[in-house]
Amino acid sequence: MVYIVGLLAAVLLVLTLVVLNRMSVFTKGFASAQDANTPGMANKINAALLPIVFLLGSAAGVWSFVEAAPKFLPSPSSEHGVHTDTMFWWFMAIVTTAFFLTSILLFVFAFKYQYDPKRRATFYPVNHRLELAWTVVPAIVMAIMVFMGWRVWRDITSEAPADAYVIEVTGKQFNWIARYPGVDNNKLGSYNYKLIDATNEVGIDMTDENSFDDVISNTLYIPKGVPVLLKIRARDVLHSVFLPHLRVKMDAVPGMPTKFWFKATKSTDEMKAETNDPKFEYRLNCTEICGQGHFSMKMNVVVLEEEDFQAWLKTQKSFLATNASYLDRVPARLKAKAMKYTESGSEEAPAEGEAPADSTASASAATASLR
Ligand SMILES: [Cu+2]
Repeated sequence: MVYIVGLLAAVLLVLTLVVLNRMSVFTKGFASAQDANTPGMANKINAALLPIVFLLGSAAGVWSFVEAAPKFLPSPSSEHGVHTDTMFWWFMAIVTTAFFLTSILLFVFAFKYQYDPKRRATFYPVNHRLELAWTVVPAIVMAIMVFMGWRVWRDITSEAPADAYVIEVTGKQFNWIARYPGVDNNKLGSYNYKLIDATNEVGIDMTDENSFDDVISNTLYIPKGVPVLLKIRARDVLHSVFLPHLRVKMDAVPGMPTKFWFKATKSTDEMKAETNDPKFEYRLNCTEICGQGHFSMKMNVVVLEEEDFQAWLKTQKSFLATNASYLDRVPARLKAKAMKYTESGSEEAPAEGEAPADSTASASAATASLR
């Protein structure tokens, strides 16, 4: 053991001496180069490498953009999406121009003013006009960008129109649940997280009469051309609602309901035609890493013409109709009303003040009652 330690110590000592020797050689060479004041080959190579790296980097950037362009999202399918996209591309143009202007100056100057022993540096202490220009111009451009962004943000986050169709989306590990206010009125029943169980996944409160016609769906159906207000909830951890084609994105936060309203402008069928893809489907993806199954946390979305949407809704049975056992939770005074929904589903539940109808007339009646 002692021998091994002694041997290692000797090896380390030799290595230390070698390193010290190297260092002295290196510093000597450095000093002599300084003395001679000759820039040497390395200076020229480094100077030339700077613009070369810039050109190669720019070419790679342009190539990746062109290569990825066909995979970009198609033009937005919502009204506000047109504004956010326009703003995005304007800003992209501005920052790309600024990037290339400043980078070209940076790299060209670095090359042009490489070390030259024959050139003396100019003493140039101040130029107020130049400083003012490069401060004020970017400041104005930035202010305009912030103002444009604020205007779009203000519109997106404004209160939803009073006639907006309300849909609730609840995120949980690892899927989404949509709830519709049914055909009777545009009111979702109240909820309570304490009422959540294996069947009542969003905790619908059956003591509220607005709950009776609530419809649960695993696919998100959205009517086209009318304002839709998404009420967003999370059951467990942070999730995030992202409808890329509709340019809708909002976090789903446990204990803190969020919302996002928008107006879809293209139905799924129209998108199939536009993208030339008969398999096209809108998607709702979770964009908040929420656990092991996050990657698969998505929901199919179907955008329908408003009449088709109403027709679809009419075919849906309410949660109460499919789960009649929840009638037990309905207070006695509301039992009779709730029974209407369990007997034959929401299909035949008459809208207030309307006679039950069964053809297209009822669809428009239902539409009218939503307003
Ligand atoms: Cu998630």
